[in-house]
Amino acid sequence: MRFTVPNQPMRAGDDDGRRLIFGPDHASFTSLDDLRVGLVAAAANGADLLTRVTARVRDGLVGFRDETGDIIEPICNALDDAASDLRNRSLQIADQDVDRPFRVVLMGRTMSGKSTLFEFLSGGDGARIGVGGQRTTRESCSRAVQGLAIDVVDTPGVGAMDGEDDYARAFEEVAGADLILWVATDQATQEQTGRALERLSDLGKPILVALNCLADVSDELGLEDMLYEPDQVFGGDATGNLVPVQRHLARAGGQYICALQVHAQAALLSTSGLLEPDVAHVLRSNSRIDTLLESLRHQQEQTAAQRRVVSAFDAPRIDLLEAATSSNTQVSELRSAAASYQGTRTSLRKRAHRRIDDACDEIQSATTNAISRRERWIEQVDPDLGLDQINKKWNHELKGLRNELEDAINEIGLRLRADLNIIAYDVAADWAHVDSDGFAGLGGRGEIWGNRVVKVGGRMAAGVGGLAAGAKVGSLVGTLFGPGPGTAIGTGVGALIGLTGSLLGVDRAIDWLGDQLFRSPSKVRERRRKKISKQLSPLLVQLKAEVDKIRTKVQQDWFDAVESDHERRLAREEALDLAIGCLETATRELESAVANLDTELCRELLRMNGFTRVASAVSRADRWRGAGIAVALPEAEFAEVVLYPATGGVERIVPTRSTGRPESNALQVLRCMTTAPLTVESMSERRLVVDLSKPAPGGTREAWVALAQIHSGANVTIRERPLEGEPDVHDSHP
Ligand SMILES: Nc1nc2c(ncn2[C@@H]2O[C@H](COP(=O)(O)OP(=O)(O)OP(=O)(O)O)[C@@H](O)[C@H]2O)c(=O)[nH]1
Ligand SMILES: [Mg+2]
Repeated sequence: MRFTVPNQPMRAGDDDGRRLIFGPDHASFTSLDDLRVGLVAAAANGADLLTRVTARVRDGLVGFRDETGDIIEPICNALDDAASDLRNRSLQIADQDVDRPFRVVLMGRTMSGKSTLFEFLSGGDGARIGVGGQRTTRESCSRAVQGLAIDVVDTPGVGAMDGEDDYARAFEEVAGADLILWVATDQATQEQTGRALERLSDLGKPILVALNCLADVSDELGLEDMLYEPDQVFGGDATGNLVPVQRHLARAGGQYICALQVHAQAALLSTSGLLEPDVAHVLRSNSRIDTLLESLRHQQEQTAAQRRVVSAFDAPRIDLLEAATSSNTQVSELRSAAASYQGTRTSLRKRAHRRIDDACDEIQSATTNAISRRERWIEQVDPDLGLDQINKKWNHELKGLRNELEDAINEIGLRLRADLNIIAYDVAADWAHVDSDGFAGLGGRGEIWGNRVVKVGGRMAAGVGGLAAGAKVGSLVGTLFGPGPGTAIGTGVGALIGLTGSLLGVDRAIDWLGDQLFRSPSKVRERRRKKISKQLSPLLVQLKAEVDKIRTKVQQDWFDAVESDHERRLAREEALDLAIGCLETATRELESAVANLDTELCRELLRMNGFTRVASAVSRADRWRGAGIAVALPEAEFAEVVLYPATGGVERIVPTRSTGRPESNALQVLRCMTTAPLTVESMSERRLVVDLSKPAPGGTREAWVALAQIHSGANVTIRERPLEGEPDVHDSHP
């Protein structure tokens, strides 16, 4: 069944109409101080949860430390780190000045002019500005912007060679940012900064782009150009320089709010006091800095209250999301370890049994050979020899037989032990690389987010990257066959010595009684031969039966050794399963903590936008950067937001029915994303496949799918269509 549905318009409705149909409503606010209590608790609870879980995981595996340590410890350490991040975050939120001004964070490539802009905005003395070299700014710094209720933060540049520390330090400022002022330059494509842009977009931060013109005005000629031919200096159309920025943001489904050209150096020079006032005035005006200031003022006035709420929620949310991602990643690591363990255990048992059977066959044939040699001895012994001599020779034969069997069993046993160890290593190596990709994930936002973060190479990726999928060979070989079969060989040899000893110990001398009745020497010889055979052959038969018994016993001992190894492995797997269970619960709880934050944030934003009635009807909301917040509502409130969308806010709010089926809710989310009709290719139990009639860039599609999926619980696919042209002609943020 294939059908087309129109998109859902997200244009603001007439407020009077809304009031008429649904009754009066009003805007309302919760104080940030009140919100903070919940945010502090959310972060602290997340930290406690992780601490409890790692303790349980470690406790559960305490008896298996030697065999599981190299897998469990890195996992627990990663979770400990996530817990301590959350704990720090909780303290930080508790300490935060909630009434702080709107916070603009300057970010961009090294030498793009961030510090220059920072000095201008804060009226500084220019001390932070670099002189020719990369990576001048190494520490962030916050100052008030003159004349505006804005704080501006200068950060180290991203994208420099060897600049991982700078990158991390700059990103520390992101969670608390209300707006990112991305400083790009009009020179060269900024490929190196792509990762940072994609990550910012992932984090859902609002971004304003300052396209800084790098024509130098520090010499007279440059200054003159700037004073008299500013348009030429700026070089007309700047959109070409923005394409890479746009493309990187779009990879994570984001887009900048607007982009403005400025000349930071000229702006700063105009305030330096070095120029005549009228020249300074013209330079400032030509630097276009006032348009940027105006835009910042506008952002502050229009969005400060809402963005502050969003960034207040962002702080614990990002950490909780990363903790959920970490926990989820550890679950798949553990699952792959468990699969490795299980695989090793079963194939090891099978192969060990086969090898033991072979060893026992070898013992049997060694025994048969040794005994049949003695049977032949009996047949060939010279009956003319004296009794004493024959008895002596027979004793000698038995001693030889005992030694032969002892040597054979010893050698077979030692070979068996060596082979079993080789088998253990072989099997372990075979099973060491069970890829966690093969396991169905939990499918929550932690997983989707984790996949993205790994792609973008953020903090989490570094955190878990060191841990290879699958178990380590060492831990798979484990305790195998230390004292086990070795002892069994000992028992076997010991029993055999005892047996042959007893055969020799009892005087089994052959007697020639009755020989005198036969006169013919040939008769005597024949009779003696019969006697020898009659008296000695049963001894060999008895010996053979005893050796068989011993062989069975040895085999059983060997099997038992394998079995006890198997049991221990089984117990270790059970402990591992418990650990997996704990982590799965933790992942789910962390995800639901994120969902709770999203729900609270959505309620608050709705209230701030004059949808207080709808806000109190929200049962659950899910946020995905770049896409918006999907909110589950009862029929009446759903109808209200469909007819009169809450468009005044800083986040797109997408209504769904709280009673709707997963696949129809997923469709509803997608209808609000695109600005064109979409074709439903298939729609069934928790599954939706659609085609877009207006293509969207990959990252945008990904964000839509993620939001539809985490909110509805359905499995969503947007079929890929080739894109033509540049990103701005596509459907991304309507
Ligand atoms: N020509 C020109 N030069 C500029 C402009 N803005 C900054 N510069 C120069 O570029 C160099 C680096 O400027 P900074 O402001 O220190 O750059 P940054 O982005 O803070 O660099 P990092 O601290 O290394 O990340 C300095 O020599 C500035 O004088 C501009 O608009 N035009
Ligand atoms: Mg700097």
